[in-house]
Amino acid sequence: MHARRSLAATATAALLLTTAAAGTAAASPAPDSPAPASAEAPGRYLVAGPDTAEERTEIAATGAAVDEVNEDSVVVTAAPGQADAVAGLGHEVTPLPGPGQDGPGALDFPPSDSDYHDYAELTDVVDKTVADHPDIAAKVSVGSSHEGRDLMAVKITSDVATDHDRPEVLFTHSQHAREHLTVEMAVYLLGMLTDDYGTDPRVTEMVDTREIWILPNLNPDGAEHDISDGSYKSWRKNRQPNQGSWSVGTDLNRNWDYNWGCCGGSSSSPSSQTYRGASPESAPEVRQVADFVRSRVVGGEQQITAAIDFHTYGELILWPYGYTYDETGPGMSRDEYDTHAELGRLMAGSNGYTPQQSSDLYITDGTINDWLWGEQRIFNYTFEMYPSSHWGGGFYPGDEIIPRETSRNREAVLDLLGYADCPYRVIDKEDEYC
Ligand code: 0X9
Ligand code: CA
Ligand code: ZN
Repeated sequence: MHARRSLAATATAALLLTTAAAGTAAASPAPDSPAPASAEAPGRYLVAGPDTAEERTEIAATGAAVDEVNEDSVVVTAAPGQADAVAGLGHEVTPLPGPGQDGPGALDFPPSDSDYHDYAELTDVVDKTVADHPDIAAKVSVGSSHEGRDLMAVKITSDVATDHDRPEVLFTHSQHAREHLTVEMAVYLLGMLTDDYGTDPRVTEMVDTREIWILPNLNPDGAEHDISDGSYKSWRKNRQPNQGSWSVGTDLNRNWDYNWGCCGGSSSSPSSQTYRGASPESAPEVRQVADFVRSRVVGGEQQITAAIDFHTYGELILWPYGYTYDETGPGMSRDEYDTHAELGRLMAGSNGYTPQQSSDLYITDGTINDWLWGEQRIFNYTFEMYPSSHWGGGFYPGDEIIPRETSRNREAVLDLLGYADCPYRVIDKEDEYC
């Protein structure tokens, strides 16, 4: 067995504001209230009719999560009452078959999807990566989840124990529990940036000149819950109980502290799929990852210059803002918008995703994207990975697609890393800004 690197042994650990024990004995969750049987259980629905961002924002305002956007329809996850509300807007609402079941009693992915990594398997990958490549990869903790699981981060750069003056780049994965393919994206990046170091010239240059942070699972409690009894649960939120409600969980991607709850892009109701939480950063996962990002401000300067937050699904590259339909405005100049858009389009050129401003889909507020730009001035994107529609398996594509759909983003990630020293170069304004 490989040795587990102790936190104290890594120089980077000292930078972290929070340190959880490396061991991950999960504390027992808060006693689950006896929720009323599934009267409220969410289902998936095809909603025919909506063909504008405004109409989709109206649908999202019912508390349903818009999972897929098509020309004149959307797919939502919604409680029955929310589905009724959507129908009340004048759309045709049809239930979709639920995710496949592989029988009760399982504590892992169903056998047919065994190539997906559950939390224990992900931990093994991370530990093995840093054990096999101790000079370029280090494991650090940014805190722990509500149920006590370690929020792991891996730093990758040559001479990893030193805090270099190199542009830093952040990759976050699995804010949403059921988006398991994003964890596989992290596993792919861990392999690519370590195994190909010294052989692939682009990888080698990036590992030598950038400091790369991979946070492979921001929502481990939700992800484990989603696979906890052998039938996928379509779980999205974290597993934090809500006071005064039977409903569990906060939508992490509505809980970030920038224009939180401002604009009808999230819900104040704990039963909603897009519940924004009681206050900004009320979810421990969000607060501790935000603390980590803030800890990368050194000498008054945010070291992280670029980021991708991975989601599924839709095959999209999205850039901020999500809270407004406007391209520019307070905190987003024309050049800043154009840099986001040009780099987004460049990355889309290699993976074939559709590049667009986030609010072209529907209004969202309290997302990591808006916070990373609005508060931290980090150029950043949401990647919505495979598939493009529910016909390709929705949130649960079979594990055979993992190699193809993770390697599909190789060039895009290398492009982002390449521009991290001066994103404005993509609009030929390096001289003006860098
Ligand atoms: O709604 C979300 O949080 C994301 N879609 S998902 O189906 N994965 O839930 C989209 C977020 C896009 N919004 C911003 N980038 N602002
Ligand atoms: Ca640094
Ligand atoms: Zn998501």
